[in-house]
Amino acid sequence: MKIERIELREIQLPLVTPFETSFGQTTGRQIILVKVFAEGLIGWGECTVGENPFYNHESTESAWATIRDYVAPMILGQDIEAPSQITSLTAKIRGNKMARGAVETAVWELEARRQNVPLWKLLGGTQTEIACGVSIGLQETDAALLKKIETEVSAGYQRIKIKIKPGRDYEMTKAVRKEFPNIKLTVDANSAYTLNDVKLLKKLDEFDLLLIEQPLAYDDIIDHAELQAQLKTAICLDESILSVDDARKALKLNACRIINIKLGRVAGHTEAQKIEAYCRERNIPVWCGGMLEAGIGRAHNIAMSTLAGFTLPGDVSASKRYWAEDIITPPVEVTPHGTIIPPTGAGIGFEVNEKRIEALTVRKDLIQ
Ligand code: OSB
Ligand code: MG
Repeated sequence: MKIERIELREIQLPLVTPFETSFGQTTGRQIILVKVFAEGLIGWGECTVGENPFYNHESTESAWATIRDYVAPMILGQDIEAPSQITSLTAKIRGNKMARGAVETAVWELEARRQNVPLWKLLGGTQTEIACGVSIGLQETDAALLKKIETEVSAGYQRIKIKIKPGRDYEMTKAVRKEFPNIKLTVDANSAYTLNDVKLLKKLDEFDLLLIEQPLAYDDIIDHAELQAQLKTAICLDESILSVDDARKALKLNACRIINIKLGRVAGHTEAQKIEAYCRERNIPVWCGGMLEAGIGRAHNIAMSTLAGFTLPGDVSASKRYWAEDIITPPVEVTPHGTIIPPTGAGIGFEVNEKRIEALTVRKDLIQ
């Protein structure tokens, strides 16, 4: 097939509750949606980039320009036999993986619709029910955090992830563990610490955490290896893993024992599949990380999470935790035992609410 044109849109969508990490607070998202056209069919992708270059180097603004000026021109009119070719056609672009991933995932969706199969089956997924966790942002007080956790545990979520940062770590985690002795609990530092904090990070071993996510620098594996050697708790890398090569190097150095895969961070489904396979062959658990996605990104995350290696509950949770109204119908719903059943329809398997998207659109571009 040949991709004939690519429509870019930016939508603005307020979060139902602000989300705070060690690198800042988000009250609403500026999301780029990608619609690709070929042979009378369409495919949808969502760029997982943040508004600001604080999680990684990319931002909504940089991704918009990168897709328009580089990714789209590299693939328009090319003969494409498989969606994985998008990855190779755009491989010349250094970094900017969220920009590349937005288009790559859209082409996967289009291909799934063309073959009239669910995207998750096209990807090779085998799990017909996926385990869900939640990621809870930093709260004003420990009491507020405990209340949020209570709500999510009652809703059935199988794993609770809390955000930590210096000054909001040991005592807060201790309070959570005391109140919830039996939950699967993880902490995510989003790179807020250095090796000078080893003593504090070692103390987190007391709390029987499933993992500690990205404690050290966003681009590091060397210091993480040194830290992992001193911790009982498994380190899970998020920010540091951009490719299967990164995963290979991190595992070779024993920098982590678990990997979080985010579609955007690794440039799309093709690389995500490679990381999943690499880790599965080595018994390294992986799980799907979230980037506060709206429905299209969420649906792609669900599809990816059906791959066999995704054995730990992901950050894939219900639409209503984020949005008053999602951009897909039905919204993503979670069963009372904290799972999502992947949809049976073709492509992402959810209907895209184009009317709502049009109403939320703040800019649009058509590249052909
Ligand atoms: O580190 O996993 C992270 C959100 C934005 C940026 C980075 C991260 C997160 C989350 C949110 O933890 C996960 C979600 O989508 O619920
Ligand atoms: Mg993280």
